[in-house]
Amino acid sequence: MDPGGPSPLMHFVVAKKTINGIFDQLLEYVKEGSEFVDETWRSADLEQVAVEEQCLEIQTCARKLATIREVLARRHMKVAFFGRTSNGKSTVINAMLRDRVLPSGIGHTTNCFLRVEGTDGDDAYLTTEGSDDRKSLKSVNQLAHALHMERSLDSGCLVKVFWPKSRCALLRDDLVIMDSPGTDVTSYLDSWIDKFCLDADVFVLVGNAESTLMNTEKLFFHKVSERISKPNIFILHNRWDASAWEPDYIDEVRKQHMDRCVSFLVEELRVVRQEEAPDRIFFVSAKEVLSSRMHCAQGMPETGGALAEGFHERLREFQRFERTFEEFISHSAVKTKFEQHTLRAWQITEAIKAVMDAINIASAERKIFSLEDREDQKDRLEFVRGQLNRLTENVKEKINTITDEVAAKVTVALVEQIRGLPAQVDEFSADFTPHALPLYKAKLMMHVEERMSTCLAFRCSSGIIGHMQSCQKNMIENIRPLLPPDVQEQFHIHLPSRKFVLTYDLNLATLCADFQENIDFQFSLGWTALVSRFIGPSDAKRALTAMNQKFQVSHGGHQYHMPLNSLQNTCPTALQAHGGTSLQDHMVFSMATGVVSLTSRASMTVLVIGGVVWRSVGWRLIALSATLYGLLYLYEKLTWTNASREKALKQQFVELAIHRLRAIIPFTSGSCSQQVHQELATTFARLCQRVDLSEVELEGHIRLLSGRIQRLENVQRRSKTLRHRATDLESQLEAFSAQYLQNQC
Ligand SMILES: Nc1nc2c(ncn2[C@@H]2O[C@H](COP(=O)(O)OP(=O)(O)OP(=O)(O)O)[C@@H](O)[C@H]2O)c(=O)[nH]1
Ligand SMILES: [Mg+2]
Repeated sequence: MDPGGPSPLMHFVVAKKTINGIFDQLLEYVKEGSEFVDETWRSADLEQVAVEEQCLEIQTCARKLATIREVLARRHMKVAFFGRTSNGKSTVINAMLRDRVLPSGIGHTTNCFLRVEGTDGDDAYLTTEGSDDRKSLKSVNQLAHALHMERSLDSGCLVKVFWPKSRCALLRDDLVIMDSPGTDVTSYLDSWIDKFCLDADVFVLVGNAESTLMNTEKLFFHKVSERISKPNIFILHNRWDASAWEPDYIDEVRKQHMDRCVSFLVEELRVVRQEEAPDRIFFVSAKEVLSSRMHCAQGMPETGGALAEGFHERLREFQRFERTFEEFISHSAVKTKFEQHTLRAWQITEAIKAVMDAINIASAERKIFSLEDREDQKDRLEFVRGQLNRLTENVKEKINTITDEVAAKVTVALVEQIRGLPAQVDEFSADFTPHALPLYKAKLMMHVEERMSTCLAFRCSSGIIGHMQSCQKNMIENIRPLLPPDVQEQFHIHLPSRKFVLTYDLNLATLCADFQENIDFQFSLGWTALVSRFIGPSDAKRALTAMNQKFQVSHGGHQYHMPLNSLQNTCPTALQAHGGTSLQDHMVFSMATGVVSLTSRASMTVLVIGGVVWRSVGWRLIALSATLYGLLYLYEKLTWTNASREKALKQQFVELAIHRLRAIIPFTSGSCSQQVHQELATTFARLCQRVDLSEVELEGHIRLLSGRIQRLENVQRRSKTLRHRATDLESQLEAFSAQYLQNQC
């Protein structure tokens, strides 16, 4: 090997570092990808964007990659030396290692397989098969002794020799060298191949320059090429220094060896082409090379020993062999050791890419569905809100219409009831005794109230309630489409939830609490009756009351003007019923009081007028009139019984009740329409509440969908990123393949 130039073995070392680096990234990547797929698969709300099979697939990829990574870390170049015993296999290895690492000597020296590899430590050691015990080695003699002492070792056993890299440059670059016992001393060639040769990158057949290739050597390589497709074989014709003693035949012998070896490689084994074969065949002297290199290492001249003619030529040939071998093994090992794994890594990235693509597509599809769903939900929400607003307006109008109708209906019914009030009062019969009048009046009022309420209910309630129910039904039918389908089904069950009863609340007892009957005897031609007949009963009463007061006041010697509001206080509801005292009423009232006042002042003149009448009609007519007047008075006085009193009371009550009831017509009808309004508004509010609830549900659903869309976008983004990373890694694999695997060797 030319110590000046970089070792061709570095090609393998750099390639191994590169592929290991790529696999490290791959492992990291697959781990990340596996976590992502697992996480995505377990996200229930993403609806199986990733499936379990993908998780398992990617986990399997991760496991395979981890195994390959471990294998790659242990990968090295392996060269195995074979040949007949004493051909100099161990000497060739020592010459390459530039030290006496392996024992060599005349006769059958190597009795088992010796695998030489570098160790980072300073001390050499060996391990035997089936044991990890390190046996220290100080010198080659010690190794020979150790091998000799180990009686259990046979030709099929393996001893590993760990030689410090610091002492041997060749072992620094992941090269493992396998020495073997002579192929002629064993009959276990098959088991050797299976055990030691299948992972060898290069086979070196060490021949003997003095003799041609033997059948045992050929047989071994035939068996190797049966097991391994196109094994890489170098043939060294060792001990070529012996030819120096026969210079006349050297070229002829060389040609003879060359032809036979080329024929063996090309025609028998068919492992190389004709033109490549000569480059695999070398004529060397390992013993000379080793000796000269050891001299150099000890600072002595390289030709220090007794060297035969043509040494430098043989040394160059050996160096050429080393260079060719190193270039060849590094390129070949890169191909055999890394090609399959590169391909496998490529397949894994392709598989992961497929998974990422599938996840990307699935999440894109789900996203589209979710977006459409969200749009639908938003439209629905908008529709529900718009419809509810419109419906609210309609319902308000409808309720107002119904309540107006109710008010009108109740008003009409009440007016009719008031009209029939005298008959209802007449119907009433109870024990009438002047001493128990309060009880009689209470019963009378109760009777009237009951009858009126019953009649009103009969006339109005069923119609109003029917109307209301149809309105409620209408509301439900309008609200139903605004609710979720599952709620729509059972919606009618919930509303309306209670039975509505319309109350009229006439409250007659309170209304007529101030009813004061006048059942004292009153002569029909008496002064009061005449005044009443002349100006009407109520004005007469007021006029007479005023006259009495004036009379009393004037008796006290004081002037007193009765205020108008005192009258209003006595009968506020009556006044209200009349819509306040009209101007006309006041005029009649003033006239009446004026007449009465005038009459009282002229009472003294009555006698004068009587005298005039006396003189004009005569006393008989006056006496007759007075008698008739007296008889009439007597008759009326005698017929003034309890029945007459009851009748008078009923009549007075009817008058008052009619007055008061008329006054409360607007209130009662308003109260009824208020009840209806209340009931319908409550129903609609409850319906609206349900719609509000469904709006809240819709909003929640929209939020949920937005969250899902966000997560799906993240999944999409991550799957794309991971896919790009897979592509990056593939590019690295491609670059590795282009640099190290294609067009090599
Ligand atoms: N003259 C000469 N002798 C050599 C050369 N190479 C090896 N020898 C000698 O040949 C003998 C056998 O060498 P080894 O290296 O032990 O041979 P081997 O093939 O390992 O033999 P086994 O281990 O018994 O199979 C030793 O005495 C070496 O010194 C060479 O190039 N020229
Ligand atoms: Mg040997």
